[in-house]
Amino acid sequence: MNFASPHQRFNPLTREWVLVSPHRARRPWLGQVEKIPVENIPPYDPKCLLCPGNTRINGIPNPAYEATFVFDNDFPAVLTPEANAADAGAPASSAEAAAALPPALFAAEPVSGLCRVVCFSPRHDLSLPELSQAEVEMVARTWAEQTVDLGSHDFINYVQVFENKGAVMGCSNPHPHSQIWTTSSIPVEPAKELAAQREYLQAHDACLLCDYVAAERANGARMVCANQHFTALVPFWAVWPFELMVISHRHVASLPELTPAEISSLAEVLRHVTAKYDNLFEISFPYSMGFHQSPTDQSPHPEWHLHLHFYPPLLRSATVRKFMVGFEMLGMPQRDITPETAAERLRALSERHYKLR
Ligand code: H2U
Ligand code: ZN
Repeated sequence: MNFASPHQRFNPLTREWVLVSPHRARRPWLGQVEKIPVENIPPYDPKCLLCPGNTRINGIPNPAYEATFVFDNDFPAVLTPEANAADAGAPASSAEAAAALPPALFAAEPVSGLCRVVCFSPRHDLSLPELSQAEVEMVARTWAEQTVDLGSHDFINYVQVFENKGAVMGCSNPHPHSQIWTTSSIPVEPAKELAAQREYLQAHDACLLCDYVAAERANGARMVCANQHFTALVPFWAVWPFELMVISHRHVASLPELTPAEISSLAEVLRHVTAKYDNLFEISFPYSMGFHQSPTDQSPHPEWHLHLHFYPPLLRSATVRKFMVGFEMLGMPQRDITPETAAERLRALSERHYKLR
């Protein structure tokens, strides 16, 4: 197998393929150019809806918080079963009235859940790599506590913790924050990973990601950084140019299972990879990231291995992003630079943020 020629690679977690076209990385770019993110952000913004003491859109004031701050999303994507039940009395819409449609082609089912926002810090201007080790540990502990709290509701079967960062990713507010959406159904991506990890365990009597992270650590080509408890790497099947996975070394299924030492290592790896990201083009690097942890459906999950994905859209500079269009919408995802090249570039970058040097 020659990785310098076009080829496709298999993602064992989603069981989908990605097309790799290394020779295409040099093609000229005359397309859309993104704005460079604003750099002079104030530590406190009186107009920010997330800053301490400010009033949110629904009129509720934020407390004068000093560390992390969690609140129920004022515009939740899903509602509690009680709120859904209250809506059930409303007259059926014309879509629902067409009741005789064949369910094999027109399937729909109710979804309930809760959505929260987790502010990382009272500081409006500091992103993850600029926060201290102790502050990021506090963020990681908050995610773990929220997973326990939200997962304990019997109508919640999945807890999705994620961060959307940067205007390119549709996040308008630089105030450092993540979101937690929880659902009664298991969302599409974790559901694919659940099935793949379960079948791998049955077929090999071993955990998919335990085997994968061990093989990557032995090989080294896609490694980005690591500490005692976590490895950050560009997955062999990465779709986004600088996509990363962070995988725990110990076979744990969820954030609440991490020991204090592992929480500390997780915080360190998060600070290091996000510093590398920012150092790549010396800008605040946009991405969507999130944890994939086991469903909170009260069933045992021996197959599940805790990990997180970073999906950054930027391609070759601060202003040129990758678009998932054309063949990628209609055929399959495709990438130009190889995961090995991306890993080599990220590996070479300092773990110290350029603004803190
Ligand atoms: P993003 O910028 O990552 O989308 O996150 C902002 C979230 O915060 C968004 O889900 C919520 C929005 O609904 N929010 C509130 O709940 N109240 C507010 O006053 C502002 C934003
Ligand atoms: Zn703010």
